[in-house]
Amino acid sequence: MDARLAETIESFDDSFARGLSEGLRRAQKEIPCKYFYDAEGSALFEAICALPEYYQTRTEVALLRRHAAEIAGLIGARAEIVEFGAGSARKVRILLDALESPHGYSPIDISGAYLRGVVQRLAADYPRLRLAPLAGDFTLPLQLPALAGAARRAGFFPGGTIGNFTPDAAMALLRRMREMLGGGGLLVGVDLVKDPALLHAAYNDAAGITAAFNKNLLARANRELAADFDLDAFAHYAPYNPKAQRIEMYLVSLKRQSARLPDGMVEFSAGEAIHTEDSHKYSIESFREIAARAGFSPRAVWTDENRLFSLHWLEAR
Ligand code: AVI
Repeated sequence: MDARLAETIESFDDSFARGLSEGLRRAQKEIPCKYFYDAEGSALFEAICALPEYYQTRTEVALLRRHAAEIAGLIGARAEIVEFGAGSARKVRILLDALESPHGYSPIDISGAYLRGVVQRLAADYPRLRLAPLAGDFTLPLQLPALAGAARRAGFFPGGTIGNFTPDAAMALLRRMREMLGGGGLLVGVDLVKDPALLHAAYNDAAGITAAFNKNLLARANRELAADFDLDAFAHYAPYNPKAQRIEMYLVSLKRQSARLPDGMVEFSAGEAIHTEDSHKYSIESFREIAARAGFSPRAVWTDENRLFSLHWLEAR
C-alpha cells in the first residue's frame, strides 16, 4: 500500500459524535446503523456471520462459489472491482480467484482501521492486483480514484446490506452506485422474505452476539466519546415487522435513566427504545423493480434451493 492510499484511510473524519447526539435528541431516538462498524463492531459482525442462526453469509458464499465462473464471465477480463462496505473482504476473494486477470480492487469501508488490515492481507495474497482502498461512507457521493488500465468497473455489494436502507433509500443508493461506477455492472446480495421464525432467530441468536453487536453502539460511545451508558440497563430487542417485511432493531432502556454525551445529558424513560437498525427483506421481483427504477437492467439472479438469499447481476442502462 503506498503512502497516498494510507492517507486516504487516515483522513476520513468519522462523524459518530454528531450522529449520536443528533439521533438521541429526536422524538424517536435513533443511532444510524452505519456506526456499528468500528473495529470492535466489525469483529462482532464477523462473529454474527459465523452463527448457526445467521444463514445469510454461508448461503451467499455458497452461491458465489457455485456461480463464480458464470459471474466472472459476465464481469469480463481486466475488471476493477469496487466493493461497497468491504468488511473482511472475504467474499471478494471468491470473485478475484474466478476473474480473468482482475485489474484492481477498491474496497470502500467506514472503518479505516479494519480496512487497513484487510488490505495488507490482500496485498500479500494478490501481489499483482492494484489496491485502492477508500475509508468512507459509501452512502455519500464519493470520488473513486481515476480508472487507469482496467477494461471495466464492476461494483460488488454483498451481504444483504442493501436491506439496511428503506426501499426508497435503497433505490437512491443503487442509482448513486451506478453513477459512481460510470456504467458497468453491479453484483448485489439481497436477503429474501421468508418464514418470520427463521428471520427472528437470525437476529436473536442464542449466544447473544447480535445483542453485543447492538450494544456496541453504546460501548463505542463510552470508549470514544467519554459517554457513560450503563450497558446492563439497555436490552437488545429485534422483532420482525411482517407488514414492512423487515427486522427492526432497538436498544430498550430498562429503567428511567440519563447518560452523558459530549454535548450534554440525554434522558431515557423506562421502556423507551433507541432505533438502531432496519433490515428489509425482498422478493426477487420486488428487488428487480427497485434496481430497474435505479437505472439498471436486472440480468441474472441466483438463489439457493431454500430461497433464503439472492444474488443479482445488474447492468447499467
Ligand atoms: C450488514 N447487514 C446486512 C446485517 C443485517 O443482517 O441486516 C447487519 C446485522 N444486524 C444484525 N445482525 C446483522
